[in-house]
Amino acid sequence: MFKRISALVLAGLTAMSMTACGSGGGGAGGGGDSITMGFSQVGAESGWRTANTKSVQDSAKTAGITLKFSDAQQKQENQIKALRSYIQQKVDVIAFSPVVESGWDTVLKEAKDAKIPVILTDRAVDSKDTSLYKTFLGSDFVEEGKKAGQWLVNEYKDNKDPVNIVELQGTTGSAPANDRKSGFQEVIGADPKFKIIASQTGDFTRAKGKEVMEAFLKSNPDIDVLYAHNDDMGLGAIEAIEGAGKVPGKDIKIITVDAVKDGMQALADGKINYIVECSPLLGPQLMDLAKKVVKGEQVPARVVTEETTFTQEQAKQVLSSRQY
Ligand code: GYE
Repeated sequence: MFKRISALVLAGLTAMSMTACGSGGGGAGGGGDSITMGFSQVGAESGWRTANTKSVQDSAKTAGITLKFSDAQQKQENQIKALRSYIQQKVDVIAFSPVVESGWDTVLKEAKDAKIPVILTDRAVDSKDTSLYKTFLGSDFVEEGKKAGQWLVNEYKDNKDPVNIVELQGTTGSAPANDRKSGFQEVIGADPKFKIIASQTGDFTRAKGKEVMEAFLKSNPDIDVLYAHNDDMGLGAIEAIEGAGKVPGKDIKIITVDAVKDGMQALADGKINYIVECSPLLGPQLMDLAKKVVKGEQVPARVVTEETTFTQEQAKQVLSSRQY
C-alpha cells in the first residue's frame, strides 16, 4: 500500500480531470495499488541498450508495474521533456538513464517538489544534492575502465616498446564515457610506454565507431591497440580495420566493454581480444527498488551491478548461453 496518500489523491483528481488514457497513472481512477513508473530511456544506440530496454519492459510486466516508456534518441532535451511530462501525469515513480551527467538539477528539483521519487538507472548524474534522487542502480564504470587497462598492462608486460592506443569514447559527457576513460587512464598511466595517440567519440554506435576508426587509420599508420567504450563501436571499427587490409585482434588488438552477443561472437572469433562485461539486465532490481521507494522504504543510495570479464577462450564457452 502507498504511504503517499495525499499525493495519490491529488494524482487521482488530476488524472480524472486531465487524462483519459486509462493507464492507471498514480493508481489513479481505479484506486488500486498498482504502481505507474515513467521511464526515460537514453535511446536505441547499441545492443546493450536494446537488451536494457527489454529487461525494463519485461520486468515491469512481471512485477505488475504499469510502465510509461519514452526513448530520448540520445538527446538530453528529450529526456527533460519526458521527465516533465511524467511529473505532470503524476506517475508514482520516475526512473531514467541520464544521457549525460550534467544539467539535471532543475528538473530533478521539480520532481522532488511534486513528491515523485526518482531512481537513476544505468548512468549517474553529477548533481551535488543527492536528495534529488533516491538511489542509483548501475555498473561501476571506473572499475570497468580499470579492468580494461589491467588486461592491457598484463598483455604488454614483457614489451619495452611504445604501445600506440586509439580510443573510441562513448557519448560525450555521459557517465560511462567519462568513467571508462578515467579508469583506463589511471591504470595505463603508470607506465609511459602506453600512449593514447588518438581519442574521439563514436557515440556508442556501430556506424560512428566505423567512421571514426577509418579516420584514425588514415592519420595513424602505427596503431597497436583499440580501446572502445562499448562493443558496438568496436564492431564498427572491426569493419574499418578489415577495410584497411588489417587483421582485427592481431594487427590491432581490441578491448571493448559490454559483452553483448555480437561482441562475444567477435571475441570467440578472435577479432576482439578482451571484453569487460557491463550488464544491461537491470530491470528486476529496478522494479524491486521502485516498489520500495513508492512505499517510502529506505533503499541503499547506490546499488552496483555485479560483472565479470571475458577472454577469447571464455567467450567460446559461454556464447551459446548468452541471453542478449
Ligand atoms: O555500455 C553502451 C550503451 O550506459 C552502460 O550505454 C551504458 C552504455 C553501454 O550505449 O553500449
